[in-house]
Amino acid sequence: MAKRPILLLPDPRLRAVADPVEKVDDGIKALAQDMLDTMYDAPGIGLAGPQIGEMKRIIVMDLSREDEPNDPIVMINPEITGMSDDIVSTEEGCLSIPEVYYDVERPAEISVRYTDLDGNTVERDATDRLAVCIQHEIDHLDGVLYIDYLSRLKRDRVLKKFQKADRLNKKAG
Ligand code: GNR
Ligand code: NI
Repeated sequence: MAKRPILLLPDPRLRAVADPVEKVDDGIKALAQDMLDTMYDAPGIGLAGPQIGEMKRIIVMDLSREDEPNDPIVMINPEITGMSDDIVSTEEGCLSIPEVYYDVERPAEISVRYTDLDGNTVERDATDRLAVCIQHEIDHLDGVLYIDYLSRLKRDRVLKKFQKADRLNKKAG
């Protein structure tokens, strides 16, 4: 069990594009486990590599309910291969932007292709919260945050709040 610190807005690593994973080796498996440990501890329903400063295209999720056994999902080099025309609006939050929640519109259903921890290529369709979460996490791999979909007024308000907290943090050391 290795929990890692989660980077917060406005850390520039959250705005960088992550690199493809070349090979699913023991290092990647250990990273996936650290990411799951960090996500469960937070707690959150998803986590992307860049959120712990690992600039690799890997995401982890668990959409199981509290009264259900854990159902960890690890996706390496995930790609959205299709999306529905119908759109859903869901309240989103982000572990890198704590205590902020806003409604975001996204395609309701997607198809995703990725490599799993055994190195196999997997294609699956996703709906509901899983579809939203996959899109939120893949955005992280491209330096995109859900606040980017808000009006400029709302986004700037969030940015300002976290820039100020960051300044105070640095001053305090
Ligand atoms: O824990 C999380 N909850 C959440 C809720 C609605 C839509 C997306 C998410 S993902 C988030 C964890 C996170 O920041 N992942 O990057
Ligand atoms: Ni997030």
